[in-house]
Amino acid sequence: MIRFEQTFMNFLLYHQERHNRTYHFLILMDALISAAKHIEHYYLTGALKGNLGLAGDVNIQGEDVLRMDQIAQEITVHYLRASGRVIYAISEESDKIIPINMEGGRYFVYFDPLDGSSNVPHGLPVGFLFGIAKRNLEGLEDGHLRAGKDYIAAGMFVIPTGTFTLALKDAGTWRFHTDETMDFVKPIRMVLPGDTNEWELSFNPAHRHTYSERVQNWIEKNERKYVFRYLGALAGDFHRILSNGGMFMYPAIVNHPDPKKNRPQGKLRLMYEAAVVAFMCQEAGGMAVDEAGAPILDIQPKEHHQRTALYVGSKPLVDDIARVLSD
Ligand code: FDP
Repeated sequence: MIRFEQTFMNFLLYHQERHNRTYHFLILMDALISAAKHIEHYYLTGALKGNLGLAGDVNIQGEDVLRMDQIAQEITVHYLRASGRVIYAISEESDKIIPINMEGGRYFVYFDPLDGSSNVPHGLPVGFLFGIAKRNLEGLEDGHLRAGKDYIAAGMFVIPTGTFTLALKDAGTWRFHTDETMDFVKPIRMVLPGDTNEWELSFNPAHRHTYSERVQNWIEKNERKYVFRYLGALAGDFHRILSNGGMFMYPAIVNHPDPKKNRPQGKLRLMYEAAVVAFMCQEAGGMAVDEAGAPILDIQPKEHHQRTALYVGSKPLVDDIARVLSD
């Protein structure tokens, strides 16, 4: 007997029907999955085809643009456009908001199509992260700068591992794997485990002495209780936290020996990185806070590429550091 697993589309179809929702969201998700598969193809063949290097440009954030950044951006915008369901998109790869379908679009999509750039030259895991909010369907269009708590879904593909994780508002966080036909199948509900023996801490230890004193003290006090892991790509590191529990953090850099390199606002981008993982974490029973110990999902963005510090993972750990941060 052949064993068939439930496909992602089948799972989503039931979900939409059960909640009396339209199929527009399915069409959007189909576009995002097509984009992710297409990016994965370029990534897998990237070393052979010479696509894992620099593109020769510098982006608005002053970072070198990779060839794969451009490819991933082009692919994603193509599929979002083809879906007809998106009004505006905001991308890490574009300094301006991207108008897509101003008449018929229903959704705002915030995305980073290739996150974790230090892994790219090695072909090691990177992330495609996205958050989705819905426009106001009656009356005037109501702005695209939404707080994470107003997202209707958020997810990530860890490329090229064939895993896809999606959180749906008030309906949990689900993980899918690719099967032999390259379909995402077998929904597994992700709930952060309570067993502290499995918990992991994840942060860049090279930055540790640049964190605030209170964060350094917290690390000193707690690090020996947990396993330490750091891949250097948010999606991959958060993927582990979702499975094993613990906490990923990218604190504010405030004590750098070269003050020009301080990042008091944090490094990660709010709309398409921090709020995305915070949303997935909340739906899996966890939480996320910023450098003031305030919930990431409550931050109202003032601009597209706003940065934030991030502490995300199991509630008891995030609660504990939030108390220290807000003291
Ligand atoms: P990167 O700059 O390599 O693209 O968003 C940026 C991000 O990667 C995250 O994916 C990752 O968690 C973090 O920054 C890595 O930064 P460090 O190299 O400072 O550790």
